[in-house]
Amino acid sequence: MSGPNARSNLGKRHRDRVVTNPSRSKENKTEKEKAILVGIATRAVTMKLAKEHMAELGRLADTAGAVVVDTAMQRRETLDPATLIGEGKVKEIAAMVEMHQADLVIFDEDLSGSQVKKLETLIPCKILDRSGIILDIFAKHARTAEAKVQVEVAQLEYMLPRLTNAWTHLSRQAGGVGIGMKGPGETQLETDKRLVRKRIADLNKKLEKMDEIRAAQHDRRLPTFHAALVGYTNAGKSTLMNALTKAGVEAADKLFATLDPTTRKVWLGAKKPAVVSDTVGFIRKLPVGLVSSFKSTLSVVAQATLILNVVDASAGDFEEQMTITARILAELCPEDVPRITVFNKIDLLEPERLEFLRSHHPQAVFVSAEAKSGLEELKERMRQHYDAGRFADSAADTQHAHGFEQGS
Ligand SMILES: Nc1nc2c(ncn2[C@@H]2O[C@H](COP(=O)(O)OP(=O)(O)OP(=O)(O)O)[C@@H](O)[C@H]2O)c(=O)[nH]1
Ligand SMILES: [Mg+2]
Repeated sequence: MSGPNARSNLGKRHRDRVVTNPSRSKENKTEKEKAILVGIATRAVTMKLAKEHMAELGRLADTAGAVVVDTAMQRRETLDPATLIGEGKVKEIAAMVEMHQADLVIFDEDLSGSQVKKLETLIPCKILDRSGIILDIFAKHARTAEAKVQVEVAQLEYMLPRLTNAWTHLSRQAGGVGIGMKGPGETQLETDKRLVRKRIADLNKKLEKMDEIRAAQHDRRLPTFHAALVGYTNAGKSTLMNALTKAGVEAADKLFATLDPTTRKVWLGAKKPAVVSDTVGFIRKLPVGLVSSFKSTLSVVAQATLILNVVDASAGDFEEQMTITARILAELCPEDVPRITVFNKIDLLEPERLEFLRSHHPQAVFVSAEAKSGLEELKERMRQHYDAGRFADSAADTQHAHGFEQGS
């Protein structure tokens, strides 16, 4: 059967895009791919904001295993339908690629299949966009079987509209297509698309099964009081989780360090057991497929009794990060679930800046997960929600909370 082979080829092709370059890796296996970043300021996105986005794109490229050798910014009123940036800028970038011997050009804006195709004829290297890089990172960081399947679905959904005749034939790669695999009058591209769609459908079925198993587990260990840490990637959710619960989860100065949720017990007071979950971070232009395929993993957010919205107070664009988080959160959980905004990394702020933030966000809690300051106030606020809810009555329900001690 060609199916499974086609599947692994599809996933592998995509996963390998950023981290390996066959011609280079032959010369020097440890050499990183050289990337040039392209950003666009528009009427909606100021140059200042576009630069923040570029800094973030640089971190994404770095996390994906590339080294940024140059950047190109452009201010445009309207995006060019064929190339986004217009002919002149394309030539400029092609020259930069020649000069640096770059391997890839990464656009901060999303590119359509035809735009990628056009750009690849004009610029002599691989062309990627932000979503493509994010998907590569997710693929690299996926550890559990479920995360791997979720990422593959998102990759295939991303790839589908970008499939062109230039792709080597998937079915042939898969070791020959059986009789009847190609419908009458179907072009190779149509066959490829059909294979991808079928693979997506199969994987979604697999995810549904995994979801059922999870739901059954959830029923057994329904938490007493469940707080979910959510927020922009690198905001410090895992560090805060560790500070609150001594969970020992990975916290790192890289984007998307966490993909799978971890849940641990925390005591909010004598006979006040609660559980806290750490979740995958959000980011601007998170590929749509990723949000939907991670929905089941993010069910810890949907089922939370309290949302702890962690914000990196030291980030220059923290307000935009809050807006993006709010938008994604709206897709994941009911509006009436109580929320606490937790401004983190206050150790990095000037005192005046901290005062300014406090006065503008009087309901928020201010902490430094790293310096372990403000944690008692945060716990006190969590305790207030606990006492206000129906949890006070079932406070002795430690059995359930114990079920989470080993993580989930
Ligand atoms: N200075 C300072 N750094 C912090 C603080 N909290 C977290 N960090 C650092 O910020 C970086 C990201 O922290 P994580 O806890 O991994 O962030 P996260 O939100 O879990 O990130 P993802 O899992 O990638 O979405 C790490 O280098 C942390 O050491 C803080 O209060 N102060
Ligand atoms: Mg994390």
